[in-house]
Amino acid sequence: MALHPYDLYDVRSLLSEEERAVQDTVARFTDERVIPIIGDAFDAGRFPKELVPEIAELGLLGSSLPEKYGCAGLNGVSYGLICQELERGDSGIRSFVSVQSSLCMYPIYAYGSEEQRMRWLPDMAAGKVIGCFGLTEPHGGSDPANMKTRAVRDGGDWVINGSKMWITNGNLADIAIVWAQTDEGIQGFVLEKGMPGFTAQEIKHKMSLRASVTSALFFDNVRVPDSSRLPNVKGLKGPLGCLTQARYGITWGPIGAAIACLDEALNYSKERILFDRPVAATQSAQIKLAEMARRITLAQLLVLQLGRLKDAGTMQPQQVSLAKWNNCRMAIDIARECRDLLGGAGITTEHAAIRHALNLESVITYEGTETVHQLVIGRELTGINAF
Ligand code: TGC
Ligand code: FAD
Repeated sequence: MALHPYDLYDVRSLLSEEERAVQDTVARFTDERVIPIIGDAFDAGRFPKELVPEIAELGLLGSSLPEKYGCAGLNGVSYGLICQELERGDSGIRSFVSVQSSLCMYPIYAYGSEEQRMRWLPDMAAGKVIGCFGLTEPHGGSDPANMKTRAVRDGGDWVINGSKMWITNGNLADIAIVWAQTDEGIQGFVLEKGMPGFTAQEIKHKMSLRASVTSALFFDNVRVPDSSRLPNVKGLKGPLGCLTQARYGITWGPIGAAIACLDEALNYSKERILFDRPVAATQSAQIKLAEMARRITLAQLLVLQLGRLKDAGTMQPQQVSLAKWNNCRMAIDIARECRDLLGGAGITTEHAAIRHALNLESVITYEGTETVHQLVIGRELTGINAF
């Protein structure tokens, strides 16, 4: 029996019926609604906001949070599959869902009061309120402990000053989860669009994640009531805990991008006749394609086990780091190799490989650069902090 070229180890057979249904639903959405428009959206530097109501309708926003808050209550493996299928379309679409779900809804759920949860989560699940997450600052994103943005208590209020850089959804967002240094350590605040002193400026000239909004945020004496503070966490573990959730999704996402590229390169190389035979009939092309399939298979097995650990409640951040590093590196190498197999045709966005390759330049950088994740594993092995 022929093996499935993008699932050589039949990893899908290890999924539950519900997980398979989630994957099929999101795959259909990507095929029918994302892939037909995404090349043009990328060219135009436009986030396809018109997809948000459908994404919400499918239950993809905050999908792992409880139904009580209008969410789907799915498990971690299902969230991973959602990320994988969305990123098969484009990393920007997966980014939108990652930020809304893991970086905005998760902290409100995990660190917020019940009042804050009821106020924000149902509308966020419905896509009526869009969020962004402000941790990175212009002077150095890898070292968020060195945060300059500061919130100072003033009676019953807080006054926030500072700035954030490279913020996904920044200009799109109705609310921002902003992390600021306080006298009691780093704390999170929910800022609302239009608050006096709070502005966002879209970052232009991006060559990567062009179908996603990226912004700088500025806080000039932004005054918020104490009820806007997330009361249940203090310290760097607050934002890092959100990153673990988002990074987990990102371990799955690039598998989708890699499969999209392999699919394109496989089809192209079977049809492209050079020297009287298809490119796919040459040994060097076959070795390249086989190498891609090998790396995709390893990545699929890695994330499934990671997801099972997550659902068992035993997943460790270091395990997420290893998978984020491995799978981003796998996908960017495959996207670049596929671009090469397409020859000159590979340089235009008529084909997907270059768009995925360019997007993956962001994906391998955000949520902890490759070096950061390597150093996390190095520290785990040696017990020595090399940051
Ligand atoms: P350290 O000072 O040792 O630890 C501080 C506290 O945090 C805890 N902790 C974690 N908790 C949950 N998840 C994690 N991954 C955690 N890592 C550490 C830790 O136990 C400690 O707790 P406590 O109770 O003792 O206070 O911090 P560290 O030395 O581990 O951190 C250093 C380093 C470099 C790993 C960290 O700063 C880091 O990860 N830097 C990278 C920053 C980053 O990834 N930024 C991402 C910004 S958001 C983004 O990119 C969104 S893109 C979204 C999209 O569009 O998809
Ligand atoms: P730097 O931290 O300045 O790193 C520069 C270089 O130094 C890198 O190669 C890095 O690997 C290397 N380096 C760092 N530490 C060490 C070390 N100890 N030893 C050796 N080398 C080291 N942030 C948010 O908060 N919210 C968002 O929504 C968000 N969305 C993003 C969207 C996009 C498209 C991009 C590109 C970024 C986004 N980010 C976001 C920011 C992202 O998390 C940061 O870009 C990332 O953490 C790296 O920070 P930096 O860009 O300041 O690079």
